[in-house]
Amino acid sequence: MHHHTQVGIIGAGPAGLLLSQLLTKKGIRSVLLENRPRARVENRQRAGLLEQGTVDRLRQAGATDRLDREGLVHDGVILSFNGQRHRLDLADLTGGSRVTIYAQTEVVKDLIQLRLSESEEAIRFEAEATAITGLDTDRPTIEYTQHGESHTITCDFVAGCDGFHGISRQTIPAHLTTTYDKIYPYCWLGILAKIPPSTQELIYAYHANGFALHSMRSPEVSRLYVQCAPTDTLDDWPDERIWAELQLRLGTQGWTLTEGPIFEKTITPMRSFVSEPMQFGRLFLAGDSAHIVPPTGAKGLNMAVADTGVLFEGLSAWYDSGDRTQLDAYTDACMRRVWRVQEFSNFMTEMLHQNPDKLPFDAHLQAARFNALVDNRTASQLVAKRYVGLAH
Ligand code: RFL
Ligand code: PHB
Repeated sequence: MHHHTQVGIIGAGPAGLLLSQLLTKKGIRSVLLENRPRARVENRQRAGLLEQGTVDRLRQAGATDRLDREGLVHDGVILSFNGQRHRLDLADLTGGSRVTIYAQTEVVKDLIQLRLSESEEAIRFEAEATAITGLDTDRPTIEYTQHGESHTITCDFVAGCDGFHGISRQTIPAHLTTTYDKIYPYCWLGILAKIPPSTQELIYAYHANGFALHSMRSPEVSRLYVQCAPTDTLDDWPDERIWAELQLRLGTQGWTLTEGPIFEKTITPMRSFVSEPMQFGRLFLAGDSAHIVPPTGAKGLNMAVADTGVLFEGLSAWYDSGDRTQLDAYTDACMRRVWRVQEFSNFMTEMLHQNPDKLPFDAHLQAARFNALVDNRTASQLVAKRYVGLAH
């Protein structure tokens, strides 16, 4: 079957869903292709922390009804160094900014529901994009297969929102692309546990045994992470070992971590990745298809939303007045922020994890970095501003 639309969007993660919703509100037609079934997309456990700018974009898309009711607004965050805790008062240090805890699964569910309530055809699930052609013409084409049948869509523009493993990035000729890649020698084992959080605010912990993070999903569900080795499998981490390590790494005098039933466990590799440029002809990449950050700075979803905002503004300008200036400058408009966020995510990651290859000297540098951050209000302010998404 053949079809024409204005913007062909590949991937129904946060970037693709948000873009299609913003375009719809603006009266610009799009088709959204997603290779996974709806239930799979809605249940992928990932991010949990939204910057104010992200919440603002979701509000512009009309997708904050439930977020406003259920999101947990946090004024501060706790950093722990070998059991010594230090609170960054985000609201005070940033002049009033906060972060919101609201799971990516819920952002995605809300956007899917909004799109499908307007049209059952708005998202094609189990539709895998297999090729993008004609990017240097004004009628690019996406080929895709759905339920064993081949289809094509022609469009004015293609938005490559298909994540790190998608096809869009590969469509840009290799000789025009530069990629930067760094793989960290550790992973995160993440759990969801049916237990009220033992803390009001997130705790990021440096410990001799490795990093740990106490986050949350709701007043009833805790989200916790422990650093593990890249060679570890879930068999190496029975529940008792996870709780014992979390107790040790997050622990401080006079505080107890309450344990509860674990209902989900996954291991995530840690990587920094950037591909430049983020566009080619009429193709524009947004989110994880163009860049990956290690999750320590909580930036991946927020960057995907920020790219989507820039792309949406560029497409709006083009459809409003035929002006391509903003679209042409898309990569440049994103890149400075992308590298600043890469630097922040790398800084947080390397300050807080145990690198198995490090020298005793490096351990002192890590402590010095931590102390420089907590001892100095200006340094705390900068980290707080970057954490809430103000200083890009
Ligand atoms: P996604 O979410 O990967 O969506 C891409 C979509 O494209 C589909 N797809 C295709 N569809 C059609 N045809 C093809 N050929 C296709 N190929 C792929 C895929 O099925 C998928 O649905 O990318 P997007 O939209 O760019 O969003 C990026 C975010 O998902 C990601 O950056 C964050 O989850 C990263 N992240 C975090 N970010 C934060 O901002 N704050 C956090 O607290 C945070 N914590 C995390 C995280 C990521 C984690 N993992 C598992 C990587 C914690 C973890 C553990
Ligand atoms: C999460 O809640 O999943 C989360 C929070 C903060 C991070 C990473 C993940 O830095």
